[in-house]
Amino acid sequence: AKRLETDAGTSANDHAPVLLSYPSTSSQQQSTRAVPFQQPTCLLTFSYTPQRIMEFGDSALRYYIDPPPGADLRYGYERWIKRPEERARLDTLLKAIERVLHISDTNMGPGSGKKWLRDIALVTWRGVMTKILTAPYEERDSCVLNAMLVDGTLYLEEHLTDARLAEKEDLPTRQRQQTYYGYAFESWCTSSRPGVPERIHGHPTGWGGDVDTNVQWCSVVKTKLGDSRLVIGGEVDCVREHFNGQPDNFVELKTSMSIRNAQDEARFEKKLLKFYVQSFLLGVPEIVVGFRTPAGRITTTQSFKTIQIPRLVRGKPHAWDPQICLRWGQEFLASLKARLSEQASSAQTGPSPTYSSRVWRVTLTPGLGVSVYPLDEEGVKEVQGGEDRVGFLPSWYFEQVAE
Ligand code: 0WD
Ligand code: CA
Repeated sequence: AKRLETDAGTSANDHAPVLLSYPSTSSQQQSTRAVPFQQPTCLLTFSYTPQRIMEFGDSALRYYIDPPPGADLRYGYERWIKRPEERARLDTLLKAIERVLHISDTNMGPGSGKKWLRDIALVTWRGVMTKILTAPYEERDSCVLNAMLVDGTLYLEEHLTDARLAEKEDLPTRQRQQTYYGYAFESWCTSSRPGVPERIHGHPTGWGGDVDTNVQWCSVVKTKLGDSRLVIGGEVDCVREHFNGQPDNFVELKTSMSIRNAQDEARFEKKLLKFYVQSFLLGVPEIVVGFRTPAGRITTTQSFKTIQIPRLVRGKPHAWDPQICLRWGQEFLASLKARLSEQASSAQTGPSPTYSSRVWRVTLTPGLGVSVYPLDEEGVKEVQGGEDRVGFLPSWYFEQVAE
């Protein structure tokens, strides 16, 4: 991507100039050097209970099992316990990091945890990182983030306005059903014991239990994109055989419409970009796709090895190149960090907050690029949401890591 003059374009945020435009995605552009991405290693795992309480450990861990033939993805829809849409705060990820710091201090001496954290370029959810890396190929959705730079570490959370939350809570029935198909597939494909289909009284064999979207098993990994160390947290659907503390056996589950013609195939191969990026960010080596009929019956399942997915699309007209995403990610992080490190900002109003508590709004607009501006007092208030926070970070966390 080339840097634009500040007046060369404006984003959806009328007053914020484009900081960075997307790289060309045309397949002719051959990459010169590969951007290294380090195999993610797992720092710790945690679970959400049905009460949506976060706890360390694997109470929500599930084991992969082949679904019964012709599994019905509409099964149990009316019993779905749907977690209310909420702002995707970083709080539980930060709790996990606090624990990592504590363990480090215990093992390697006081202060070693903070020293380790100072070397981390970015802390965020996997879903956010997926949106950033796939932005050069995104044609429809903008991505709006809040950003803070604290003691050299960048924190990114998705910015959901009240209007957007209400919209997500109020999905049209059709879309809500389709979302449910994905969760029902997870239930048919997982069991509480490795290799043994679930048998729950009153339900067909193989049904893993009624869907409760409060319950999730999450992995927190560290990895490296180019020279930037990242700490990323994300949901893992299940493991094969057993969990050995690392992502080796992680499995991602997806549903997709059965492929009937070349157009369907092209659409699926475009979708594979998101499947691929999402999985490789957490080191998930395998993606099991359940192909379904429009009415929600599984016809076939197919297992993909994550690392082999780019090969499947290479050379096709709608091909995507993971190297473009990685190079873009590297450039995005470097530019954002540079921008947020600029001390003075003329846009700042009211009492000047210390530099590390400043909050920035980062918008990735399809076809246009990235814009960044500092939030004013009112914007910061909105992000705090009336809670005990410094910017969007919980005060208990901020006080531990900021000087
Ligand atoms: O509430 C929200 N809008 C979000 C919540 C957005 C992003 C993340 N989160 C939370 C997640 O609940 C989780 O605790 O952050 C944590 C990590 O999530 P992630 O792994 O970074 O999320 P992402 O990669 O976007 O999605 C992974 C899975 C999805 O699976 P598919 O196969 O559809 O990609 O997380 C689930 C979903 O199963 N998921 C959600 N479930 C219920 N409500 C939501 C949601 N809003 N967003 C993602
Ligand atoms: Ca999934």
